[in-house]
Amino acid sequence: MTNLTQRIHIIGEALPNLPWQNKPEGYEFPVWRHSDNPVIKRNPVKGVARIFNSAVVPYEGRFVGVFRAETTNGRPHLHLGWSEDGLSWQIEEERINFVDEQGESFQPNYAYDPRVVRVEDTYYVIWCTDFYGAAIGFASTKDFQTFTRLENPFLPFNRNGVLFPRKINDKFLMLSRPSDSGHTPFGDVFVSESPDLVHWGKHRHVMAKGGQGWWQAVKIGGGPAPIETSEGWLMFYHGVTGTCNGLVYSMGAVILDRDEPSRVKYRASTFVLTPEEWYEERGFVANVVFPCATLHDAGTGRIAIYYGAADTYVGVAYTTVEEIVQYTIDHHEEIGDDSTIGKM
Ligand code: BMA
Repeated sequence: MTNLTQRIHIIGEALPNLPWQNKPEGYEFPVWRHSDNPVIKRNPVKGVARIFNSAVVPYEGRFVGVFRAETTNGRPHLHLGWSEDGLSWQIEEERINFVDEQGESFQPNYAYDPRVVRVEDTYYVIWCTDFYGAAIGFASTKDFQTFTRLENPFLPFNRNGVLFPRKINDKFLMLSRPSDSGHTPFGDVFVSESPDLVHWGKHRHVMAKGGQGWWQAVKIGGGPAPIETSEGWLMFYHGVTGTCNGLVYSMGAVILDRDEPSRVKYRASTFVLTPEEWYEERGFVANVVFPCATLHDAGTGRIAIYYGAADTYVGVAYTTVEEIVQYTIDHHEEIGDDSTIGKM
């Protein structure tokens, strides 16, 4: 493989104050953990037993997050949290109170696995909601005070909605993973486009589960919002394998074409993070690593990845754009018809 290290870079904004630790001496893998993980532990605020699978963004010089909060009755809702350094979080005790497009209060029956993506001057929250079963919830905010819920963008059943951080060819693009309403034992990632965030169509297949390895054999799902790089859209995602002891969730890396993201350019054949530490192997659901957000700095190429661990904690892991993109190129595996535009 050619060495692209010199020219691989993030296309985007500088974020010099993101959390960061250098790669430990002698560590051989492309993604390394924060040394003081988990950064959010059990019972983080009154009435909330566990926080995991959550999304953070930079906002006005500090960081804000939309957190999957498993309340003490076991039902997940979304809570806001604030942080000066991206590591120590103050979680709000009250859940986010959405309003509908008429300004009336709206509360989803449940809400989990949020992503938060800024497109131009608006932040969009995408989560798994109840719409006669698991479906994609969607809301916008400009100030993290008023959250306006936008009517169901997609039919049920679907999960892992991930918006791209800018329009491509003048259209909004959203990844999703059509599914069933339960613990889906299947699933590929698709992309849909919209001129206005209301009408969605031109659905295309992006990437399939499977491949030579077994770690992503059962299903896959989009992760944090894709990061625009010189080589394409870098996305971390989750891949799931089945064992006689249940499912195991690992993190993978893929690079999608910049102009036609339904086309996979490179996809690492191996996981880039898999449950190994106590907080990933032990918890409410053992053996889960589930990435939902990144912070990244175009100046240095540093990337901090936020992931849910064992459906119990939030962990942070680090990489650089040079390292993860080069790794993904070097370990590329073509799976199914990933490299086509997915129209059939
Ligand atoms: C998936 C989602 C995730 C969860 C995972 C493992 O179906 O519900 O929120 O982390 O299962 O339990």
